[in-house]
Amino acid sequence: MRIPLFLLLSFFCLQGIAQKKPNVILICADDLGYGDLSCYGATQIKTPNLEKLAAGGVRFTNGHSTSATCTPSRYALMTGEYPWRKKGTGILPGDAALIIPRNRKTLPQVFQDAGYQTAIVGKWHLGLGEQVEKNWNEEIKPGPNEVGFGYSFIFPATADRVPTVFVEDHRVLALDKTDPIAVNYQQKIGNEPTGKENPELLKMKSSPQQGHDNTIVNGIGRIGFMTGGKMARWTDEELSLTFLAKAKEFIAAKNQDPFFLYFALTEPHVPRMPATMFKDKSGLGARGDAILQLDWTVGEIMKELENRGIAKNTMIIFTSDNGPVLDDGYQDEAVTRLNGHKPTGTLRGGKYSALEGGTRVPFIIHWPAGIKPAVSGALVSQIDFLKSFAALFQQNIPNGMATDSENQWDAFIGKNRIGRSVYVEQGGALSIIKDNWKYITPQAGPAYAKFVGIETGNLSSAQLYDLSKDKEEKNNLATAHPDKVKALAALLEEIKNK
Ligand code: NG6
Ligand code: CA
Repeated sequence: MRIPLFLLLSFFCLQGIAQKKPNVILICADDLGYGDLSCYGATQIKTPNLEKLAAGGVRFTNGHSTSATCTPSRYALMTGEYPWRKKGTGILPGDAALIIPRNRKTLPQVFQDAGYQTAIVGKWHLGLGEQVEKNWNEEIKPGPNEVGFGYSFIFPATADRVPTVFVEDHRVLALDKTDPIAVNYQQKIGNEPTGKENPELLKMKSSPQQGHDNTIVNGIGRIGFMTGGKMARWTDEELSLTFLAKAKEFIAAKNQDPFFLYFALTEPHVPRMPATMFKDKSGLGARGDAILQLDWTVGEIMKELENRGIAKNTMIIFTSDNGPVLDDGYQDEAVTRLNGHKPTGTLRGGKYSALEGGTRVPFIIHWPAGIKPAVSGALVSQIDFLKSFAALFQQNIPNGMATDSENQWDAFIGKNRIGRSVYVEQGGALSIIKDNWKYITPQAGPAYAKFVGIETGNLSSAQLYDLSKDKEEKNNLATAHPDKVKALAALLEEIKNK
């Protein structure tokens, strides 16, 4: 049989294009620390799949989220804008309205405009609908589908916040119309037991003085009150497996197209309630077990790509939305069975903190067709994905959009080993880093957050650290280098007023 030349040519042309445009899977863990993986030096826990990913890709030792909590970090990831520029980007309740502006270009829209199929599977936590008061029993929008995702399978906020349901595209999954859902963050609604009134019904107790004692779902006290939707409520032990199944379904369906999947894992955020096969496996309590589940999940995705023959030209980015915390509201043995494990490695601080443990997180980019394995000390941030991918696709981002995002493509693929020269981090206080010098703005408030057991980085006077020698932030050089403090403070003001 003779194949016409033009058909052959167009076939190879298409192949060429497919080669050029990698599939991209952005896996974002929730509260995973810099020291939580064996490829980042953990010795008390072994995470072989992430070891494999790191060994075959670029492992960054200075990779960051913008913020030390979830909502602001994810806001920056989506918009390429520092979250502290906008009010209302702090940790959102489960009934919050969408906070992503709809007139700006988002990260998934960059992919859509480049012809990609896009999806989010996992934790959202950026609000849904036009307002707080919304009907969970009808179409819920705007949400992820209105800001760039062709498909969405999410839970609205966090695993510890109601409503504890999945939302697929615009609708609550498995909703029973005769048992409508209502949600309230102001006061108790309905007659269902709460953690406060019926602690005897809990299978995992909340930590004293850390809330999590409202409506009980699946034996776990939550933040916020809900009624109805009994059939739709998730089982925590199945959460991760459900997200994995949906992620795989999307990959399978889009096998032929370039796709962008934002796979937002829920581990090791509280409540840590991994599947039975991971229970007690780590020896470190539920937090360690959740990390093993996370590692396994990443391995399953890698296997799926291999089996479909698309591993080579699929870029997997693995990172975390903020630093680690042990006791974040439940008595789950994360503290008592720590067994010498160091969630931040040698860094100070953790989740909520202005110190490096707050935003310096695991950061791995794996793309066999496009990058060589390396360990890179370049300063890279999730905020730069937007302009970097836009540059890859030769897209212009209109003025006034993604204003804090930089094209750091060369750093992401390991070619450039410096990355950003200036970066602003958000814990409680703001910090600015320039050429490895970090200045933390003076901030009132306790130096130690005692319930979560984390150094906040708060100090009433300036802090200055030379991260090139002291990423542990042990030597405050502010009094020795007043000029540097002044210059960095002025630069931060300039960036704030941009
Ligand atoms: C805090 C919760 C914490 C966690 C966090 C959000 C209390 C006392 N603590 O307010 O448990 O849910 O919010 O975490 O309620 S994040 O990773 O989504 O930012
Ligand atoms: Ca988080």
